[in-house]
Amino acid sequence: MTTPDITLYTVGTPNGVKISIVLEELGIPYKAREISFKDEEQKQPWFLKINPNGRIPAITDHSRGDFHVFESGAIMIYLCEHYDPEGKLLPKDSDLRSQVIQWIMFQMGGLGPMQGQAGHFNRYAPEKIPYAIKRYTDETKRLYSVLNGALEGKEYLVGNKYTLADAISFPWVRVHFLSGVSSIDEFPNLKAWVARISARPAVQKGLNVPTPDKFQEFLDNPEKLDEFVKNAQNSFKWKSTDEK
Ligand SMILES: N[C@@H](CCC(=O)N[C@@H](CS)C(=O)NCC(=O)O)C(=O)O
Repeated sequence: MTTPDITLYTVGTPNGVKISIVLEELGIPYKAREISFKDEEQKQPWFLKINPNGRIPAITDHSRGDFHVFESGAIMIYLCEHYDPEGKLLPKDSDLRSQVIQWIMFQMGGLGPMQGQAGHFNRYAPEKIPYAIKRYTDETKRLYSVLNGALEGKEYLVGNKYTLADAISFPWVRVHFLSGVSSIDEFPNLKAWVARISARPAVQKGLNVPTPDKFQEFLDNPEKLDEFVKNAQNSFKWKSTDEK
């Protein structure tokens, strides 16, 4: 195994912390480079060479000839393929591996985009569009119910252990309240799973990259959320295509 030397381009959003959590879980040394949304750094030519899609997260693996990887699900798989020889987060067994990849696709193609749109229409859209709010909030809850069902009688989604299947959806479900789903009490398996994953030391470390986590505070003091959303609206030029 090559000695890892990785730069993570990130912001403390659910997609960004997916990667710092995996890096911490695998004990991979890395440098976090915070990207300024306010200055639209993610759209600058130097960054587009790393991620042509102009979004975080992305990584550069200096130990492998400055190889760049974008799209959070692809980054998680890349890190495991190169730096998880024991298959801790991405099992070696082909059936278990397939199951983990299925949940990765579920998050990347379903939960992320749908919850992102729910958040946008509930919180950030310049006009309130009831149809869009209902459509994306209902779909987010439906996807939560899929996860809740899959967790019935189980602690983790695949193979009775924590894997990328859990790591990829956890940061999104954790901030359900940002997206207009005020509570996940109706999904008890999911709620217990969030608490279980939150208690992992590597997860706590990863959640605080590149800046101290602010979302736990909103869970404890929901009134502070409105102020945060107002600041985010002012400091970021939200576009209709943003996932988040
Ligand atoms: N599918 C992408 C989504 C990435 C994404 O939407 N990133 C957001 C932050 S969570 C972003 O960079 N937004 C800024 C922009 O679009 O300019 C992934 O999973 O990596």
